[in-house]
Amino acid sequence: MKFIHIADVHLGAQPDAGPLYSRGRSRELWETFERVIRVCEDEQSDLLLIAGDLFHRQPLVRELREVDYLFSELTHTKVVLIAGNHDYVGTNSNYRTFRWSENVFPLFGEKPQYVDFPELKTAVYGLSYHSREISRPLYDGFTAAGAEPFEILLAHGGDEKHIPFDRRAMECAGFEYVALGHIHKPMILKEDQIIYSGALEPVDKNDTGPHGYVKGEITASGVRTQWIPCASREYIHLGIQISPEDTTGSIKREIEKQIQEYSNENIYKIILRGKRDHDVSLDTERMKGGQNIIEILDETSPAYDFEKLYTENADTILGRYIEQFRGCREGSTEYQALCEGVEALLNSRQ
Ligand SMILES: [Mn+2]
Repeated sequence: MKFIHIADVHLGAQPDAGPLYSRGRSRELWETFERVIRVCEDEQSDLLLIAGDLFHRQPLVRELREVDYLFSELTHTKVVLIAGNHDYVGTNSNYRTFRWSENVFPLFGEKPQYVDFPELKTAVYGLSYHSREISRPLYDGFTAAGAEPFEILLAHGGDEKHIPFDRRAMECAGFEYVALGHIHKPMILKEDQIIYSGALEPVDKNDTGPHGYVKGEITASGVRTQWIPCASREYIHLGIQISPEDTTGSIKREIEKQIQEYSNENIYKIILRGKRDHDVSLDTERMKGGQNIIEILDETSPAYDFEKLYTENADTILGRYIEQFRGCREGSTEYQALCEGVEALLNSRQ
């Protein structure tokens, strides 16, 4: 039995995007989803498992029709899906009334249910969110019923407000495979058994690293899985080390150089660290240039010679301020307070 496991596709989202891709980014979520459907068709996968949050919010009827059309084109693959906390089955949800193609099996009940595929010797279990949050541990104590030799659980959540679960209990619940969704970072909780595929495409600027899906096969001798990257872009957080010699121009050049190494296909958040000259003002907007940067965080601190400043100002408020911070460690909150206080006091003199 061959399956593909995806989660958190978030169709309909407007993901964080750099200036180069802001308009097309939303479309890319659809394109990548289509690509996975094509993989199912090419490989004649038996099941496509969707572990929640296929949509970013309550799906519109026309969005459901688009998705169902793609499913309906599959000549062999059957699709099983649950609703997550983003696309939960609300009172007016279109999930309640939509008529899916024959090869689509939604598990939209609030209580655990399963769909049986005798020809695949497989049963797939799951439940759906009917509200935005569920803090009860619904998966703890939920076990495979033994309906078929191969049993799979589709589950969504794992944090405090979204069905927290006990990993050990899940390991022993009798499922050959647990297809998890909700956490956007791909994660293996137990090799070949309990896996977060991760979001298909990164949606938020903090969804760093590669994204993709799980390809698996269950045979009499066990489960084998493989994680396959397929997102069109990655969010990359780039730390740039600054020294007092740097200027806005030189930092801009360094950013360009580093982005060239990682390619402008990706979307960047830049974090400036280190010491800048206390007399230089860094213009982060100008540093962006034409690069695909969402945000530049300036975490630098001005390079002051505190000893010299102290000696020259021993009997002023500036000197007394510096004295308060004697011996504090660079990088500590105290040190930051020292830098910012000194900067403010020096500015107030001008
Ligand atoms: Mn979720």
